[in-house]
Amino acid sequence: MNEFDLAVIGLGYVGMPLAKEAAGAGLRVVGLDVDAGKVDALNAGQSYIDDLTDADLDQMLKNGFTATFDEAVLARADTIVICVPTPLDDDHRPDLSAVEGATKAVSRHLTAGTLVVLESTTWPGTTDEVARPLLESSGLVAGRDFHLAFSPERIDPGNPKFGLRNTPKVVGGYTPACLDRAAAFYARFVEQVVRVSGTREAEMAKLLENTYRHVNIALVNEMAIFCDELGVDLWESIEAAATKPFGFQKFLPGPGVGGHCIPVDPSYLSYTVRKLGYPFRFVELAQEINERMPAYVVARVQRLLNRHRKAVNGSRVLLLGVTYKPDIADERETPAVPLARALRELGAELAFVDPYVKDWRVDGSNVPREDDLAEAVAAADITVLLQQHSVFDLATIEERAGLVLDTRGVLAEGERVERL
Ligand code: SAJ
Repeated sequence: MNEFDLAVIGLGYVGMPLAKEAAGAGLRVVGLDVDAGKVDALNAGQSYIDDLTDADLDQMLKNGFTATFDEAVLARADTIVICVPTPLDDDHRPDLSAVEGATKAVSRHLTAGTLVVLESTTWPGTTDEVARPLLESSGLVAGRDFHLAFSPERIDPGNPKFGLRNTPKVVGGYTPACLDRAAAFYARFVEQVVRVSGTREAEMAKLLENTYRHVNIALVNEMAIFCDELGVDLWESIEAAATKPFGFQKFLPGPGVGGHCIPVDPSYLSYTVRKLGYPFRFVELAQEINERMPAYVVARVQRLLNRHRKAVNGSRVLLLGVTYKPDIADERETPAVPLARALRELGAELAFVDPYVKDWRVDGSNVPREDDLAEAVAAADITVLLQQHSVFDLATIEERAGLVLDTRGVLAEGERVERL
């Protein structure tokens, strides 16, 4: 009998909700991370995860959860789940270094009968072609001596309705026996397990989910640009289209696509397709359109100021909401950074308001933070609404602001207020 039912590698926004649900279901859970700071914070009951309160963590610690950076614990766990980041490198190519590092650690301590699951979002074939050889360098054989599966994470930071337990969990096994073992594991604390025939189908399901969003966001972004020129209120047309009770899902234009999923995951798919010798055109086009949105916002700022006989150069430009989406503190890939960079190059005097961001640096230099929304919008030559955090009082913005460019379509348009 192993000391642990589950070892989670990677104690971030995916690993910790998994550890929490498993511990809550009575599993004996240990967390492994290479970041000693995270390990110490967790063992001290201090959560750094948006969706995990200190009270949640306290309950986990009471349920026997511990965090460690000693990889030897992996030899004492029935199941090992890898939840490490899969970012893109500077050339926009998949960076599997964290996955490889974690998998090598597992291989160094792999024991017969263990179930190993990869949850990190990655290109179809990674589990079989990258993880399995590394694990088998232990001398154990996948499907015979240990079980191997892939199950995509579907954690949506800040989502009040869906968490790990009530979000269906897709699982693909290297063999049918691997699938049975992995499905039984997740069934202990997830309401619905969705079995697919192999690890590639599970890897692909995740990439389809997020590529679908990426492409449809790009669609409405591109439409926003030409609808402005056509004099069509796209925001109204989208709301009207959304009344269709079937066959349509609403997406809204914005200042660009941020986060650790949507701008990243589709590139894992286009990278794989390119290996076949041709491009995945939808993704590459969507990437180009979404990445162009910050520059388009700058052009609209210039036009609105110009209509009021002002130049960007020397104007006070206030950015409201610099995270990547409303009501969370995450700034990864936020479109506010390229936007701020371009406005600075045009000579704008920048400031920002964001209750989730205490200090904000763009290219190493600090952007002044305003605490009082009403005063800040009144003092600015133009306000750009980027993320409509719930705490922002929209009426105050409409009443007190000089000029406003609303990139989220939540303000009433008027002489001084334009929507993207
Ligand atoms: N965005 C738009 N227009 C839209 C929707 C999003 O511009 O209509 C922008 C957002 O402002 C943000 C970016 O796209 O910058 C991504 O937004 P998102 O709503 O997709 O949020 P994420 O990145 O947190 O995506 C996560 C994903 N969850 C997982 O990968 C497990 C995604 O699959 C979820 O569908 C999404 O949350 C969600 O539904 O909230």
